[in-house]
Amino acid sequence: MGKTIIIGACGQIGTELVLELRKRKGVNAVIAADVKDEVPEILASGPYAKMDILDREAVRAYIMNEGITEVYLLAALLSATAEKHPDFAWRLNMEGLFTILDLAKEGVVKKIFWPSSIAVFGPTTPRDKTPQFTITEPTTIYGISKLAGERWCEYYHQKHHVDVRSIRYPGLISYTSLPGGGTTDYAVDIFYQAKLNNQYVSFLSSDSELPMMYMEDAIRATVELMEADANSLKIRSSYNLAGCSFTPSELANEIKKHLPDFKMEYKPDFRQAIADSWPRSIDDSAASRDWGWSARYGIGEIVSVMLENVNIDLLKTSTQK
Ligand code: NAD
Ligand code: AKB
Repeated sequence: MGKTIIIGACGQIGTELVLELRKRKGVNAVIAADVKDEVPEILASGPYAKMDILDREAVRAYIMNEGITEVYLLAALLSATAEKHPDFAWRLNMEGLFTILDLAKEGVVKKIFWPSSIAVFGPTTPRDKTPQFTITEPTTIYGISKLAGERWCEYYHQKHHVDVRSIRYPGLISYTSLPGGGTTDYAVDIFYQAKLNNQYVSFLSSDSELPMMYMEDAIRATVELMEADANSLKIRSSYNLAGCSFTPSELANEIKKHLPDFKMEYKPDFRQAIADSWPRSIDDSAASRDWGWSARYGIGEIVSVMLENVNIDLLKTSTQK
């Protein structure tokens, strides 16, 4: 059996996905790859490759030489960072995808996972229970790159029979590693500040409702989609996926149930406009129908597990770097 590689493995999703796939496929069958020089300790038990997804020839050579047949391509700039570096974001978010899609078209790679996002939707999209098929007019460079990526995935599937699978993740909440520059990051940052200072200044307004998901649900969704029978998958652009939706003030109130003196302030910044352009909630009935998807974590469970597990040392280590 061919090996699996996760490119962008040191990020918020990658660290947890590598661990889950190593449990399922065996440690040596799953290679973590990232542009970072140093592998995080949590991934050090298995193979690591320093790889720049933008170095097309090096990536091709590595995948061919290692006998890799399954690729999870996670490397990207997220919404907030992408707005600061639009040219580079477009390059990073698109070029690597072509490298991997082409390897699949040539028959080297057999299966691809590529993540999309709720960012494919925009201000003209219906914001509540956003349907699978609806208006997609994103106003961020991140959303534009994800929408273009979705169209290319579907095109390679239809024209070249590439087995590419994708999910439009909502904002993901986890404690194993810090989030990497998105608009939904407040819903992770808040737990570190709650533990550290018992207060948080939100960069989104109190009533900014957004779709969110606990990482364990997101990883399970990814594995379930990748293991699903190809014939049952009717969508080869990207599946809507829903966890739960909440506002910053609802999240603060839930935290107060555990930390009654917790204080929240609101100082919206440029990320507010991004949040305002995204859906409030998502209809994921196509994912339920095609591969049996159903979320397990609501806001109450997320808050309990996050407060119990966030480690403020992670925050300190990342500030020191
Ligand atoms: P992240 O920013 O935490 O991690 C991205 C990783 O990619 C980092 O470890 C980074 O070092 C690596 N990387 C950057 N440039 C690279 C390059 N040139 N070559 C190789 N690696 C490189 O991101 P994440 O939150 O883990 O997201 C992973 C994917 O999932 C992205 O495509 C993102 O758009 C998508 N997604 C994430 C969320 C979320 O809430 N986390 C939601 C929707 C979609
Ligand atoms: C971001 O906020 O950019 C990401 C996403 C929803 O794609 N978390």
